[in-house]
Amino acid sequence: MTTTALPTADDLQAQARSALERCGVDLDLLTGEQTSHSPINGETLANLSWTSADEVDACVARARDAFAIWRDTPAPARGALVRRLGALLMEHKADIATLVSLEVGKITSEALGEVQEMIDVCDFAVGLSRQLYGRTMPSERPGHRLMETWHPLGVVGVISAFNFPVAVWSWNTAIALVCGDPVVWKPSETAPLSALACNAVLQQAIAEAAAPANLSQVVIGGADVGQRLVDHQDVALISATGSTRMGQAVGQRVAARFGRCLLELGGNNAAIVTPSADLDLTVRGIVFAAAGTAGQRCTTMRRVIVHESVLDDLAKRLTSVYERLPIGDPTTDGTLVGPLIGGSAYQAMTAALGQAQDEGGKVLVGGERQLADAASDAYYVQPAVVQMPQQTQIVTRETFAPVLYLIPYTDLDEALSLNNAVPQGLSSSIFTEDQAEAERFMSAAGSDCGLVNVNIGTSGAEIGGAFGGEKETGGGRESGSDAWRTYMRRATNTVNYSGELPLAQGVDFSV
Ligand code: UN1
Repeated sequence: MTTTALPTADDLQAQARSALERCGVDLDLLTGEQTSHSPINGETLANLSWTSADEVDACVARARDAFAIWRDTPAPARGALVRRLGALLMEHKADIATLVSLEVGKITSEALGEVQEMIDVCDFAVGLSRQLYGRTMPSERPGHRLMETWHPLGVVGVISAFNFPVAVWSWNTAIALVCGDPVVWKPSETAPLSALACNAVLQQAIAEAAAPANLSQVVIGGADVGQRLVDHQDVALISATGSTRMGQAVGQRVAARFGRCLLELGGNNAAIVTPSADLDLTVRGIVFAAAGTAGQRCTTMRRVIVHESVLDDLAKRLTSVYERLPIGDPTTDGTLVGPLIGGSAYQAMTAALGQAQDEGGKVLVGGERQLADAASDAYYVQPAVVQMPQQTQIVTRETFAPVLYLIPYTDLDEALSLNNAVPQGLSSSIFTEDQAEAERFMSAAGSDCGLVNVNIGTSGAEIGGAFGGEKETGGGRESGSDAWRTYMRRATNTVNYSGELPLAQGVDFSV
């Protein structure tokens, strides 16, 4: 099922301009040599000029000046700024969601959800601003106190990807700001307008709070701009979201200068479907996780490891739901699958489906391009389900498109090892009514991922938990729980109030 007409370039450009204007972006910025496109119709959305790599140095210098002021501002006062940011994001929720839809093709409900995720992390960060707890430990020496203190870290460089063009910035920025750190943001070059809108909204909150304007800066540009940020000695933490290849390069460069890195890279997320699973719920969970966001979340479900006794039933049910998925203009009511980000995603999907078939797979549904007549530079596809004889090579790779592989298993140990037998380690699920199976999946010998779910899909995590994964996913944790610690430095303090000088470990050094 597809919609037939797509909006015109004039229509999308007008929507973008009015959303930007309401968010406080200076429309004079919309001129320059760089053209950005909307995946909705493949046509020009805006022109902009990019930041040069040399300008990054000046941004980082300004951020360092802001840091000197912000680190001395009490954490609860820093929280008040983030509270205002959350309130302003609420006011501009629809505008920012519109920009996200126009720039990356998310359906309205998911785009609004992304902005809600930003508001949620602001709430979390405000509470955190009174809870940046350090521990006290018993000292082995009489009359001594041993404790730790958490201090602001320094300038944080955020590099974000197209698929969560604003939420990932907020996870980093809301937490960084309460932790006392300024942020320099390099958004995806695909989503500069959403970034300008977020920055304008934060600038309003900063101005109202009389906080330093350079707590938040955006550098729009290509790989050279990102690299300058990554290599900059004065950027204390680089938080980068994107491909494993990008993360490998960034991780090595930051390590070479002893900087700190937080990496959120690829996922190849699986669900195990056991014989006891409630298949109605399972199908709903799988379809949202696999076809939602047109398969372009890092948490997208890409593999279903299904017990052979339920394979046929599950395959039939999935095929019939996939055949009915409403594909088309993401801003139209009722659409569930918007466009891919561009032609290379479509080519990657086609290549993966070809390789899967070479490796013995059978495409049960999907893979066809849609709406090519309506817009030859927009890439809409029918999400695909492929039944594989086993977990072949293509299945172990992340293809950033809606391709779901079904792989049969016979016993749970085998399913667990299939779950873990990929290089990535972000998210995972089990669908089961058997508590022992669920517990084994969550145990030390179970899923090796950072996110391990029971009876829900792999995507759509809340901000309260720490978000991230292991192995090629990069090991970083963002958002909730104690992820804030990455944005601060720890000092261990030993205070002697005894009037004597006993040495630790009983060392005698009397002179
Ligand atoms: C991503 O795809 O980069 O859990 C992040 C989820 C979202 C975040 C995804 N909360 O699917």
